[in-house]
Amino acid sequence: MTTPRRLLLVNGPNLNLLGTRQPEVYGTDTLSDVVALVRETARARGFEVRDVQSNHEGELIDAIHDARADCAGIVINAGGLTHTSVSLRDALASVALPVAEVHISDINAREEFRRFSYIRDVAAVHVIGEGVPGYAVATERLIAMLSGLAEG
Ligand code: CA2
Repeated sequence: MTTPRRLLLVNGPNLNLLGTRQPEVYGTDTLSDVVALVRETARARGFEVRDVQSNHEGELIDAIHDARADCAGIVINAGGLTHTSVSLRDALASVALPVAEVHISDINAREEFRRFSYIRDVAAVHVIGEGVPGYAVATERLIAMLSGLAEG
């Protein structure tokens, strides 16, 4: 079976509010800007993107399960679920697709409770604290990894 040239972009709780509050932490780009950036970055490398944002853990888990059928990898900013959700981590581990973890802010330089990530060790790529452009970096690194896997 050939590897699908499609990525799943997952944004977790509250990221629908991007660009509306806390610009000093998250910048002024909106979620639509994030999706457009990831789409364009992927398109330039021959990949398409399906995107999901939800404030509901189960919806994110369902989308991750569905990705198994037709996606080659997952770019995820799990929002606050990063620090709390064993179930989201289990979903990512169970689909066994390469995962890129993104955080807009530097979670290691904020409150203590943000330092732990349940996603960290099920992800192959980590881009932390590079702002919204970090999504493009994560997408590029994930696609580079996938291209390496396809060649090897
Ligand atoms: O830095 C990140 O990308 C985070 O994943 C964002 C999460 C936070 O819980 C993580 O610790 C780090 C929160 C997203 C909330 O986004 C908002 C954006 C603008 C206004 C209000 C919320």
